[in-house]
Amino acid sequence: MHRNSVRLLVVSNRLPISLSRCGEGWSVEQGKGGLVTALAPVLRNRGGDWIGWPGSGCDDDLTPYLSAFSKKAGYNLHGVNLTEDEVQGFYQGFSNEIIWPLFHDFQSRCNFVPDYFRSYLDVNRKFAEVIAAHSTGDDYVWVHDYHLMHAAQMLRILGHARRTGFFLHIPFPPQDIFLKLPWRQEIIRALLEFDLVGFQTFRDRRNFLQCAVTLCRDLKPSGRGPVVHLNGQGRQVKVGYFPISIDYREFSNQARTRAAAEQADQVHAAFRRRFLIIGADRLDYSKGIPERLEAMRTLLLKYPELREKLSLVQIVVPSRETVQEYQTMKQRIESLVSEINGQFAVPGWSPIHYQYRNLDRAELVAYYRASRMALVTPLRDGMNLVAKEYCACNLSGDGVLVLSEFAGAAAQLQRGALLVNPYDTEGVADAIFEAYHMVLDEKRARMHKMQTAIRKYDIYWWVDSFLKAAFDRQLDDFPPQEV
Ligand code: GDG
Repeated sequence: MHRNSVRLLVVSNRLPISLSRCGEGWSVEQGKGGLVTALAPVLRNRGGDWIGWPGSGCDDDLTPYLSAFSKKAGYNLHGVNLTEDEVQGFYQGFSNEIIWPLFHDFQSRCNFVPDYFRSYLDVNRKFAEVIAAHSTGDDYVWVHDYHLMHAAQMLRILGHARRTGFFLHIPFPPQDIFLKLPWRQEIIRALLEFDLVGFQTFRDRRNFLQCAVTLCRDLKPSGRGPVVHLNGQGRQVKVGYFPISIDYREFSNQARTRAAAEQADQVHAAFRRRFLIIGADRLDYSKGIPERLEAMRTLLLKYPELREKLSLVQIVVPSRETVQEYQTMKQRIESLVSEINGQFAVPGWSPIHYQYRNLDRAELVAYYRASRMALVTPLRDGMNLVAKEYCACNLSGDGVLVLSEFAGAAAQLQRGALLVNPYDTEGVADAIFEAYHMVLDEKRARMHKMQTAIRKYDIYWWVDSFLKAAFDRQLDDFPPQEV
């Protein structure tokens, strides 16, 4: 095979777009979220195809709108349409009510409904059919995340030989938790049908290897380093860890623009040039937002001299809004914000400035640039890109990152960040106090370490290292395609 004939197909639950009504038709825009933020620049620069569900709520044929977006975006989009029942069973059910909570260690939030699993298998088969229709045996199929763990198995069952890789964006839980899953055998065996299975961190990979060896006794691990092998049943599967990252240069260049400087200055002025702390998260119980707000309350009680000196700007991006659990979480956050503000606010100052909306990227970058500290305190997170984006946008070099030890990013940023246990609200309050008083030299040294690491191990490094592990090819082996 000629090396330039290799095409890359990215497959994920959602296409990287958001759809909105525009007169009689539809307007298609690039979506939000970690996966999209991570892969869109890669596909834009290098070309490729993306297969995914365009989103629920419409029966229209979206093909013309997807084609128009493909031309603008620089890569092809292919939609996989799901019925309302499939959305309920596969997406809301199996993905969001079972895998998401279980893999983030929230086993008590799981709803183990057998029909959800049947729907999950049906939808994975549907995806496999679309993948097969848009690829040949020469292509590389790169499947993303927990919604599609059965995609490679379905391709094989349907009789299509493809080279396949899988990357899990969320954590892989410890064995004690994973073994509670009624479909643990099925999931492990399905994952082992990919040629390469990738995780965010060493810890996730270790958890997976332990589960695989416990559940499939004939498997033997071999090798050392970031990519090892699992051997058995006449097959060898590569298993690696590849910490995802951001397009460092794009973020830092955007932060450097005159527009960002002006917008950051406006933010500063609006807060009367006080010490700003930024928190930006999708609405999700894994992000630890209520615990963070409690830490702010503790801070202001324990260190009253910090009142009127600092404010937390907490941005919460709407997510899974139709799910009752998320509505309850939103209400809890909002009542805490008003309670804490009610407790401490004085004319001209309130401790928490809460925004429930999607900021555009320029606005987010301006907030990053204007903030002297970032509070990134998830209870569990695969990686957490906000932590890396904040560092990339910290042009002054004296920002402080307070980071949960349970975010995947902690493994890489532990030498620069102040690591905290997000459940320990007093410990988080102490870390904020420490960060506030940290001397300039230490701030600079810490931030420099983090920026150096993120710049070096950026999103292009991530794609390179995954594809290199997959079949010894790198980004330049995927030439831009005609769209
Ligand atoms: C999953 C895993 C893993 C946030 N607010 C706004 C906004 N954002 C963007 C950020 C960032 C992204 O959303 C969030 O990424 P995270 O990594 O924090 O989290 P998840 O969405 O849960 O992503 C996670 C990731 O996949 C990648 O593998 O790191 O652990 O859970 O990029 O910039 N973007 C805009 N406006 C906002 O208000 N435009």
